[in-house]
Amino acid sequence: MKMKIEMRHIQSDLLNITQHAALSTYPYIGKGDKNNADKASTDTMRLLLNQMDIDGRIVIGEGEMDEAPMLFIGEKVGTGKGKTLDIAVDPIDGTTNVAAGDGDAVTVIAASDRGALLHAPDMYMKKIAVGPKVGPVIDIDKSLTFNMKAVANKLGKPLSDLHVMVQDRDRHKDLIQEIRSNGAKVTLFSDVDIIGAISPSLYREKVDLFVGIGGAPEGVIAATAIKCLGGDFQAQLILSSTAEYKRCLKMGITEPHRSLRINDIVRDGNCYFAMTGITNGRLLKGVHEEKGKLITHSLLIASRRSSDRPTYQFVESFHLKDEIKKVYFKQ
Ligand code: VTB
Ligand code: MG
Ligand code: MG
Repeated sequence: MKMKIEMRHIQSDLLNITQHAALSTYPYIGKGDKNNADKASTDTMRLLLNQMDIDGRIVIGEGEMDEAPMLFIGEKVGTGKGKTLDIAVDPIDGTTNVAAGDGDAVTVIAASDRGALLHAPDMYMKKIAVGPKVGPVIDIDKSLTFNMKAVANKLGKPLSDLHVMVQDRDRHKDLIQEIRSNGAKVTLFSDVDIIGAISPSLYREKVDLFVGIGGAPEGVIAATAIKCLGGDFQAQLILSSTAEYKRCLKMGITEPHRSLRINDIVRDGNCYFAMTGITNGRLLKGVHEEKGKLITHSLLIASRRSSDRPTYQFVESFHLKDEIKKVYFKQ
């Protein structure tokens, strides 16, 4: 019982942190200043993480100590008192979207028992993800067409009804061509592939499969949510230089070329995921004002054994605008 209560506290604290990170970013939406937007969110996350009663360690953050002023990889966070946790943050996924006032930007934290998360360097990663209804039929080492057929077969639908989500990038031209030549549907999105990767695992999203190349840190964060939700995620790091290869080794990835299964990325144990919308997107509403209140919209996920609450929930929260303005709106 005590453990469940502690875990609920962790969930609520993480939710509170992404909500406040999003609120502190609100003044920067559409202002063309992605660096200060990112700094505002990072500052808020760090301040609030340090108030949590945890013995926390950042494993995916804003970079190494010498290149990131805060929330760097290896940084200790929390009061040092409660549970030992590893933490992966992306204070803003979609900084360009925030600066441009464009949709889908989010702030996100994933956490796990110590040692459970892959320490992925900031490099590209090839990814494939499906939801819990599909189960373990995908194989990143096989062709896209093989995987599409396996998913369609498992879902009992023709390939022409298969819905695949892909980030709109030149590097995905061939993928998109292959999907369409099989007669399936492609949904393109501009940024934030964490949302793309988790979409097949959320019942209300009409997505069957996610494929593409995006950031490795975002891959680990998405995999945490997908593991909690019972979906599948597989990946392969894209090694484009010897420096990247060495960096993988330094971060403890002994075979950087090897394809990764979900249990290589998120090992068994408790895990948590909290994400709050900054700008309006396909999954979450952005921070907005209504009748003197600031409203946030978040997605909260925890592994089944970590909580007696539902596996995932959407949370809409009303914050007192005057209070929030005093703290964050210095401009
Ligand atoms: C990826 C993706 C992110 O940026 O890192 C992508 O994981 C990289 O951008 O969610 P480029 O394709 O332009 O290199 C995001 O979409 C947003 O940071
Ligand atoms: Mg970021
Ligand atoms: Mg990012």
